[in-house]
Amino acid sequence: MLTSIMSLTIYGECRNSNDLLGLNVMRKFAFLLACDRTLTGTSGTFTSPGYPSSYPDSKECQTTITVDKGKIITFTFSTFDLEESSGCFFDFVEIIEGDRKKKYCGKAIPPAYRSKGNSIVVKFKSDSYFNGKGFSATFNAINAPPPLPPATVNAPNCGLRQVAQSRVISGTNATKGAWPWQAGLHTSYGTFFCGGSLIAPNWVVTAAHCLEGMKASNLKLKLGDLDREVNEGTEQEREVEKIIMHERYHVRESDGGSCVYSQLNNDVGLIKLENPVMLNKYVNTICLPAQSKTAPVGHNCFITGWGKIKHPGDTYRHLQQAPLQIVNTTDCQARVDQNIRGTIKVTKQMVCAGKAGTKNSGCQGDSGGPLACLNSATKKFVLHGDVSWGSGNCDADVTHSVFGRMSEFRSWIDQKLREN
Ligand SMILES: [Ca+2]
Ligand SMILES: [Ca+2]
Repeated sequence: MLTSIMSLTIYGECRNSNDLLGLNVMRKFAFLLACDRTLTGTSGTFTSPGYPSSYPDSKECQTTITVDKGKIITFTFSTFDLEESSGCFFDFVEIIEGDRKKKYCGKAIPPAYRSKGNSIVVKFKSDSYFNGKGFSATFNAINAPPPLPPATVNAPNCGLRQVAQSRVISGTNATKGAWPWQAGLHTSYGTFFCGGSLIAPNWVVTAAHCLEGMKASNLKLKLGDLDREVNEGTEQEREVEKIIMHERYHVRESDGGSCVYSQLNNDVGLIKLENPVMLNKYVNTICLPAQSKTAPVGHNCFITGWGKIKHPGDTYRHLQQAPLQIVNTTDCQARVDQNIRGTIKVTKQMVCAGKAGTKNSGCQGDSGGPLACLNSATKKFVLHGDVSWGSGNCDADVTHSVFGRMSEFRSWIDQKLREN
């Protein structure tokens, strides 16, 4: 087996070196390589070290599986028993393919893995206490599927819903299915933190500030959800293939000659799901406006999200909805200038909304979620904004709610969907 050849080579090299450093290097490599291996061919089975006996403590093995170009790998565990821990911190198996990483421990058999390319690494690691029987797994090389055509937005049924919303006066509980494009962003540990909108079966648009410091492997998307604390049977959860933040997020923009800076400028990002969601009564895409086709001032729209309903407070378990109207940028800027110290520039990549005489406002947790506006001619909802910023204590009297202006990002979105 290749393992022993590699070990021998290393030992041979190390033996020529008499210094202590060489000995240390030798020991280190002997430890690391004792169970490292490379598997090729069209199929194979492999196990954790010592299987079917319990695996040893303090072991780390990397198995690289490489199949012919033009093939992909399906990888299935038949048995699985590793020390259970939160986040699989102690003992784990990790399937690694570029940036895509899946980590498993415990006794549940992990889901079958299907690679994107022709090579994956399966890493096994145990710590110095407690173990289990380990695992047995098989791989198969299959023909790579033909590449899919790029996703596009504005499918014929975008922006339509099969469930009528309840009557909305101010912020209220949404009806299940009334906002079928609403997405929830969760960490891989299940913590909810932002909203988003489904624009194609495998693409969600959100705010760039929701994606700052996030990795695709640490993010999970949920569609078809209403009450975050109850399994309603309509939820569809997806892992994330990649995240794309606007390249000019936070960047200064020339605005009529002067160079302005606004911290949350171009606050938009895209999330590509590993697998598309199924469209149904509870999950559907929302339409996007054409580039530069701005929503008219006074136009009726809705903000939806699981954000806080009061400040201070916590994110809310039940999806909320509130009506807002598009506010002109001059009025929006005036209120900001009046109430917030230091100038925050409302740029043309932002759109403001509010409702006179009400406290309706986005709040923490709504970020990234939709500002959905009904086109009365087509009877379809169009996404005109993603929730970006507002008053720190969610007071509509201090600022209007400010959104990334989707009509300024349409060409950018189309381009990213084509290229990815
Ligand atoms: Ca252990
Ligand atoms: Ca739920």
